[in-house]
Amino acid sequence: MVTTTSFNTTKSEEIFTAAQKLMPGGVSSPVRAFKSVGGQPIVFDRVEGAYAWDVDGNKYIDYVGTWGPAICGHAHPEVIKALQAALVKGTSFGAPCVLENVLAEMVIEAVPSIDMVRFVNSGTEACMSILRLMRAFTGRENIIKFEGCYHGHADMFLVKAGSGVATLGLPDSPGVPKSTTKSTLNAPYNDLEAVKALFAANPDSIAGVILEPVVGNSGFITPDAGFLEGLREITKENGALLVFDEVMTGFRISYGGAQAKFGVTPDLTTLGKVIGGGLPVGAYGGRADIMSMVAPAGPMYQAGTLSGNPLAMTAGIKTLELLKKPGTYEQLDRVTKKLADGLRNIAQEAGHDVVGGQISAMFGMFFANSPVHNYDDAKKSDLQKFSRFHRGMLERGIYLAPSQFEAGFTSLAHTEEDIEQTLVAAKEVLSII
Ligand code: KE4
Repeated sequence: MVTTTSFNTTKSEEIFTAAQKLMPGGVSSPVRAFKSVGGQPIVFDRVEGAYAWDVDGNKYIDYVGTWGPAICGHAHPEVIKALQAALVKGTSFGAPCVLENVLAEMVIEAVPSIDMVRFVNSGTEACMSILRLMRAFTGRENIIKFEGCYHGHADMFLVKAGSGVATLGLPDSPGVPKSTTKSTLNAPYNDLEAVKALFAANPDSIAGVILEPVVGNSGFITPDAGFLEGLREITKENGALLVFDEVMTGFRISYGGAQAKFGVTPDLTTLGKVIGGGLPVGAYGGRADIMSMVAPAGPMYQAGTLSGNPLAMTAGIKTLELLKKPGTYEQLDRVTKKLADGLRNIAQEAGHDVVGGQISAMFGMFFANSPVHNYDDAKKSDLQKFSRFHRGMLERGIYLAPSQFEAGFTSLAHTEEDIEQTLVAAKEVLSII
């Protein structure tokens, strides 16, 4: 029986109080501040496998996995060992390194749309670069994104964005000039008619459509049947590019990402998180004729001091080697399905309206009585109940993403026993919230 012993978070509170005097909101990224779920954030001391320990010694089963990179489990011994060997050769060269070739070949071999790839240091960098490339290649300025999707914090994407922007309920961020966002057109996710209407209203001026092929930043939302295929057709018909932002789904939904899973190949793809194995890496890639525009091969400029550094390349290479092993995604799917189905069944038995699901190692649940197809639906779910659920699970040693507008992540380190323990905790919490 999982019971809430005296859940002592004294040290977390002391450290977080001090942090708020040093850093805005006391965090290096807004969603970590627990603003939408309330209560004090937990200050981590160390992570290993499926687990995290906080500075007060509490242990958690971690379903955030540093927002995706820890898909093999935190601090995987083989990744750590490879990093130790790389470390003694230096942390960054600022010059070509064979490890970039190795990771590039692995990404190109795995991801259907990618003929060539450029490494950067974050998903945000990857998305802002791919936007410039879409415009450079087509000579058009407008882009279509979807309400509730998040493509990093570059100005032109901060329009009805998901993740932390949605979590904090921010209007379009101050400091972003209207002149920048006037070219960013928004449509509801899963709404092909709205996309067609935008193309009709903006003939020959839309460079492309960018989306999360499985949404994680409005909470977990899957593409309706035919949605991805429809976007592929519409963009082709209009001479526009289709871009999958697979920063979250890449190497998580399958080894070839969502595009391999759903059999829809975009023109360009962004990656991040998993391909860095926990170190800062982002990437963008796609058709050779498009990528050949990127400097110094072509005129479209993009650069980065630490891009392709040997440490991050090493962590990425080892992570993808581990993921490439046979049976990986069957295991991830089996464990995550047991968790997601278990949570929904327990919630329904306790009388709650819930919807949700999982694909491979990504899952989500909304307290709602009808399916969630887009961000508007997600916003109608019971956010207060989600907050109570989050806190109750936290007190029982289960660390869920501190926002309804995020997805949950499992890893190869999560065992059947971890899932069982999580479901026991959920049974208690869902009977009292
Ligand atoms: P980063 O700049 O945070 O590495 O990546 C931006 C990004 C781009 N595209 C997608 C689909 C993403 O999910 C992200 C970042 N995801 C969030 C979590 N939803 C990162 C966590 C955070 O902001 O602290």
